[in-house]
Amino acid sequence: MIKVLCLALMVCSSLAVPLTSTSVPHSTMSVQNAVAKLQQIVRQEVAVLWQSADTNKDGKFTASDMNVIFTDYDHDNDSVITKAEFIGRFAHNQPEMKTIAQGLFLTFDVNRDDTITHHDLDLFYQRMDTDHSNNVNQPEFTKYFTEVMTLLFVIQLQGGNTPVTTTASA
Ligand SMILES: [Ca+2]
Ligand SMILES: [Ca+2]
Ligand SMILES: [Ca+2]
Repeated sequence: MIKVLCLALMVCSSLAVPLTSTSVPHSTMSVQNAVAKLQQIVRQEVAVLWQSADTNKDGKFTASDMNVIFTDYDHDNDSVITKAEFIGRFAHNQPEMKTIAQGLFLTFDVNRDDTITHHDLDLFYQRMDTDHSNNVNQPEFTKYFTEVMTLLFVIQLQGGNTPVTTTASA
């Protein structure tokens, strides 16, 4: 699991380098602005995610929160979240979020069988619970999703045709 995250971070940094060095050749200031803007967008998106993830507002992301979200996304109630269900719910009225939604789907589909089940979420929860306390708090959640969302927004900025998708079909 850690390997996957490291890989994501490596992809992220390898994408970020050409992005900053080629897009703005003569002004380090605007590179800094672009990076600051990206960081700000990511911070906002992660804050929104946290708000919707901590469904009972107790400052922790627990199994009970995950069940509430699972039920919400499992539109036809068959205990499986398909890609269509996930993207339809996440990018509802926001087609510009479709790439992000696809990337998040792949993040949650830990065993890469094209559906999200409770089994995936158990695995995913262990990934986020970096101190292994069986409890995901806001700092753990924020750290995890800041990494994931930064990667996804960089991919989206680069045209949306994601290396993540390629990995998934391999
Ligand atoms: Ca909670
Ligand atoms: Ca379903
Ligand atoms: Ca799965």
